[in-house]
Amino acid sequence: MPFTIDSARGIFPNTLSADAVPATIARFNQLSAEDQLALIWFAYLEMGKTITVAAPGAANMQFAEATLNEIKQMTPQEQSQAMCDLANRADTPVCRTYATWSPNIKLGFWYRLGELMEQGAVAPIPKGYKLSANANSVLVAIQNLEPGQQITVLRNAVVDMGFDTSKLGSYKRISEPVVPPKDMAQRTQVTIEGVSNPTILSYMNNLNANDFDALIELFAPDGALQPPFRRPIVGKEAVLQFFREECLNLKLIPKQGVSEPAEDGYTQIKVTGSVQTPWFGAGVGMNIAWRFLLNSDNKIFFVAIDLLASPKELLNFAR
Ligand code: ECH
Ligand code: GLY
Ligand code: GLY
Repeated sequence: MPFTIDSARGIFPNTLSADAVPATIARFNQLSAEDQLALIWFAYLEMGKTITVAAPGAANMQFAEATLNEIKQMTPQEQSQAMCDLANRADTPVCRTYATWSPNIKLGFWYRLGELMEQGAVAPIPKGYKLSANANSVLVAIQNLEPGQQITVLRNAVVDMGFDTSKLGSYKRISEPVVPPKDMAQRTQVTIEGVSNPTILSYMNNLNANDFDALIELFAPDGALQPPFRRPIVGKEAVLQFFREECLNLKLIPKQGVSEPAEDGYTQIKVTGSVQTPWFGAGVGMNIAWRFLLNSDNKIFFVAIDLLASPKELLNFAR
């Protein structure tokens, strides 16, 4: 029986992903908006002691500018309300605008709000704010995660805020402008112990070079990509849009892998290694597995990217 996207999702079933991330987010989502904002504030301050977040680029901030100015004009009470509305996914003009932004614009917006809160230009989390017992236990759970898992929880919390896009009707998605790929002379080439398949090496090298046009040609027309903790994105057009909107300036550092034949002339390949986001650079390495299924033309029919449960999983090639 030929593979379907659904059956492809099950390759290398022994891969242990960081279930603590969705579990923590589910608990976070049960908290009041006030608790959610204060919890992120405390978690972000705490993380700031050991890792440095890069300031968002100007290309990214231009889209949030008008909304930030609107918030700066508000009374402190209105400012707190606007932030709670975002956490509550309320139906307000600010929440509708926020919903149209790519993850990096949302993160840049909160980065800037955090600075303004620190300066007192936007209503801060009240001094001495006391988290509820539940919120406190979610904060402790976050503190016990590895750094790569902590920043994933924060990113997902930020991405999920704002009005529900599925209730927005048709709208224009706002993301950073597409930039040209890296010059050939500046590109680096990965090597992966145990894997020499050219499609896999080109996948890593093109993604590292922001060369999304070359990258997408490695996929089968009906190919799919499954980001961590998300449903597969299916079809070349949708995957290309995802690359352009969410995959700029990532650094993939694959280390080792295994490759073996599967049914119908397909090949399954699992690679492990780490990934850096432009937000934290080399300061945070996320432990990742890529589970590829290539068709008989050596095109990517499916790839899942998993955030691993622990560094030990980097060595797990059991199937
Ligand atoms: C303050 C208090 C009030 C509420 C809020 C606040 C601000 C919070 C801020 C948080 C900033 C968080 C950030 C998090 C960034 C996380 C980035 C991550 C990136 C992971 C990327 C991966 C990529 C994997 C992939 C690979 C592929 O091969 C294909 C593509 C892809 C404090 C004011 C909210 C400011 C900056 C986790 C894993 C490898 C799937 C993308
Ligand atoms: N500072 C990281 C970014 O804007 O993507
Ligand atoms: N900059 C890519 C990401 O945050 O996923």
